Amino acid sequence: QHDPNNLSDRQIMVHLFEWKWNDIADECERFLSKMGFAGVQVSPPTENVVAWEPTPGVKRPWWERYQPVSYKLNTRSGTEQQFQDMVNRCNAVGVRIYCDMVLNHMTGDWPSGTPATGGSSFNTGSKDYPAVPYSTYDFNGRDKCSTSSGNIENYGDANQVRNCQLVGLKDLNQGSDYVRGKIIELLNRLISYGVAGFRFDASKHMWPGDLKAIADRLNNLPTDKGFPAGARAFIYQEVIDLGGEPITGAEYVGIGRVTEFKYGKFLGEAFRGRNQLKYLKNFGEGWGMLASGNALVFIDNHDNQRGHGAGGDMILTFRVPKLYKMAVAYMLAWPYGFTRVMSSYYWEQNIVNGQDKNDWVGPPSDSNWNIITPTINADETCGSGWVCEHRWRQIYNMVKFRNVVHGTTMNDWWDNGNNQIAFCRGGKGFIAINNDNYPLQQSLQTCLPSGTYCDVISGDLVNNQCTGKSITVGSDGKAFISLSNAEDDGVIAFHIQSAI
Ligand code: LAG
Ligand code: CA
Repeated sequence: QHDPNNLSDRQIMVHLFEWKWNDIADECERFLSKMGFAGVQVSPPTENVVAWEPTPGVKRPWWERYQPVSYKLNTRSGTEQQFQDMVNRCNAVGVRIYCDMVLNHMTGDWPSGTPATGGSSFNTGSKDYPAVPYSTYDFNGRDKCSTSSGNIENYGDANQVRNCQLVGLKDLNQGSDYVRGKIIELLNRLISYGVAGFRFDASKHMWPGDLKAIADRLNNLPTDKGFPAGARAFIYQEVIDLGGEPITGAEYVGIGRVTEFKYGKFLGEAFRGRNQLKYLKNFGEGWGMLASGNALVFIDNHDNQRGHGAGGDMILTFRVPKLYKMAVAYMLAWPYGFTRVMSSYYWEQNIVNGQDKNDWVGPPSDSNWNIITPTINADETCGSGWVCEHRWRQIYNMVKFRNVVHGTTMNDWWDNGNNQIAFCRGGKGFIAINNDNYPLQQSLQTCLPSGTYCDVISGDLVNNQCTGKSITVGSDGKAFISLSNAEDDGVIAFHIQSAI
């Protein structure tokens, strides 16, 4: 199902990567609702292995959450009780919760006695996960996977990709009625709590037919949690398809949306100067990407911001803030896909031969390895190791821009033949971007009524005054746009609700 079950005037989700449930509930109430966010993608809620020094020095990596031990809802993010409380509090202020679901596999190999976050035991040698329960029969075995290692060795072979182990993770057989039943039970429990949708992790590694069979048996969203009668869970499937492999994202669009990984890669290339912004005029289907209504789009995600997953060194992240804010602004202004904003924590990189040796580092935590609550500074930004890109003015003000212009198409495209671009959105919003190394000084056609508008990138509209730049639109709809390449931000944006 492709509809995020969002309130109609809220069009963006934020991934609060590794946040605790209580902190997300607070964030819904004090910030996300006020700023018009539609929902939150939360880290996997299912009990996972406690990864304590799988290799020397690696302690509680973020990726332990991608190794489930059971379907108890007990993780470093909190308890089942806290999870339910979060869903209720966020729904109460119109912010949806979307859960990251690890359904392809359970854990990799671990010594017996390795603890899990909910206290469950498990035995990887015999593929026993008694707290579900799953046993060896529930996994794809030698009959299905014929590689010598038992792992995926060749992405050119769709059978291997679906039936062999992904990096040694015990591969569940979603073709079995029993496994399907356990997965459906889990998803329906989450639905009963008021969850509005799911990210299906590692969807490329599961058969679309199996996912369809699972999705079809989900319950409607509960009316007593505020959903309209007959509403179905939103599904977006993580399929990394950059072309060149037999498995494509298009195979999955009958079930729900698909993560469009080309989007962030192409924009990274464009803003890093490997391509020119003028070509973004027909960004979307015209670039060989999925149909807009089938796509879930983002600049970076929790994998490719640290060199995992897809996109390589072209991906833009908070570490290149000026380019990052320009790319996010473009994404939020451009009518394509359902958009997701990344919200990260900081870690110290240690790049050796082009590879970050610290790509495993988990969220900010105390001496007992409990996750720390983000602190909120006077200027709305975060502290205590949390980056909180979603609290950068240039980003949350573009969230509002997208909500305001929703339902309109793009018009009045302008470019200088290189990397200065501008466009309008159906009489409701205008944006200009300068990624050339010289100023943009140009009278441009906007589609807005004449008047004075506040630029929402350099400032805000406060008490009927602009704290940043203001722009005057004349009776002919034209405005003089001045955007130097030397400024902090390479964007000017305004909309009908930023008019004085
Ligand atoms: C995903 N999408 O398909 C997630 O977005 C991605 O973050 C997950 O990988 C992956 N699929 C499996 O759910 C992450 C890390 C891996 C990590 C894995 C399991 O990117 O590096 O593997 O989670 O925790 C780790 C080790 C491996 C090891 C494996 C099994 O890095 O070296 O073989 O665990 O113990
Ligand atoms: Ca599989």
